[in-house]
Amino acid sequence: MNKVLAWLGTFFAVIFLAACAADSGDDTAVSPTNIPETEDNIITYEELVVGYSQIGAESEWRTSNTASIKEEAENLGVALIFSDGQQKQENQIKAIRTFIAQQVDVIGVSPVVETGWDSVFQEAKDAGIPIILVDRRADVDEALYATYLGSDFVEEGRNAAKVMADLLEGQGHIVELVGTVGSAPAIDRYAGFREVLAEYPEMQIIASESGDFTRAKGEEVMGDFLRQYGAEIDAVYAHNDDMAIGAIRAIEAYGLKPGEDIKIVSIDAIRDAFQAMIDGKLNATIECNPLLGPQFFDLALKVVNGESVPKWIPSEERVFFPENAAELLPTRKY
Ligand code: GZL
Ligand code: ZN
Repeated sequence: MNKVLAWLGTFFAVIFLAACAADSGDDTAVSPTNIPETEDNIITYEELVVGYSQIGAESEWRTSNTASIKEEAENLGVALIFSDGQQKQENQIKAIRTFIAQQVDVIGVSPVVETGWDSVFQEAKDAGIPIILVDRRADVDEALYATYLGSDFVEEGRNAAKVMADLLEGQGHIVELVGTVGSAPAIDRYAGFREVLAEYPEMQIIASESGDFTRAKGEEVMGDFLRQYGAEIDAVYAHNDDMAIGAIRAIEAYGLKPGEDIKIVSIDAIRDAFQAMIDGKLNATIECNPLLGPQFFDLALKVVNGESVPKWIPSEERVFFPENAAELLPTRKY
């Protein structure tokens, strides 16, 4: 009999203790779902989930930009959901909607063109998911994105014109290879170049057409310019190195010497541009830094953790010339 009593006593004692612990509000009584949060809800890179909508793979600049973002996610242990938009805005909008449905912590996007983002950005805001603009701006209300990480494309255009004025000694006929129509870099590089060119009445842009930032299209459009204007052309202003490399091919096919008969100034400062300067076929390239991965994830974590960040973080950029291209080429990371 007393064994039964002893067993019963123990049984009720255990029940009593568990009941005390459970309602003591003591948070050490851990049940499987009650995982202790890090103090005041700060999340770490390992816990961060990022949706990234990339434009495409149209240029060497873009592929280096993608590599920087993917490598940095790997380094930091961030869960990156990456979408390649094949240079179509509707693909980017679809990707952003998917990220919202997946309830990612933050969305990075490089908008292929400036307009058409208001509604999908509003959907992200309504879902409480911050947007970070990377590389290119979108023409939306500032309240619809947390911050913009990218270049001052107008300044790049101004720098290109200053270099061109020196090269042509203030006079000559220029043809222009414009970037993707409607994109922030194309719009701003177009404007910045003309802002400085206004100071040189003897320098005229005699033709301007989009080569969509690609080598193939740059070569095709330059071929058209040469058929139309021939040796009247003194110089090419290309909104990126890929189109400049296409133009070099077209100029050589036409029987003229790029970099000598026709001067060329372009933007990005990719490795192939350094090689073209070493070969005497390109006269200058304005840097536009694609290696934005580290800065992007630093910003993403700050934004998700509610830290305040500036509305625009401009990239640091320089101008490069043939004189030191050979010495610098081995140091270039893209
Ligand atoms: C500029 C970037 C542009 C590059 C091109 O930051 O958006 O797009 O200049 C790229 O090479 O295609
Ligand atoms: Zn830039």
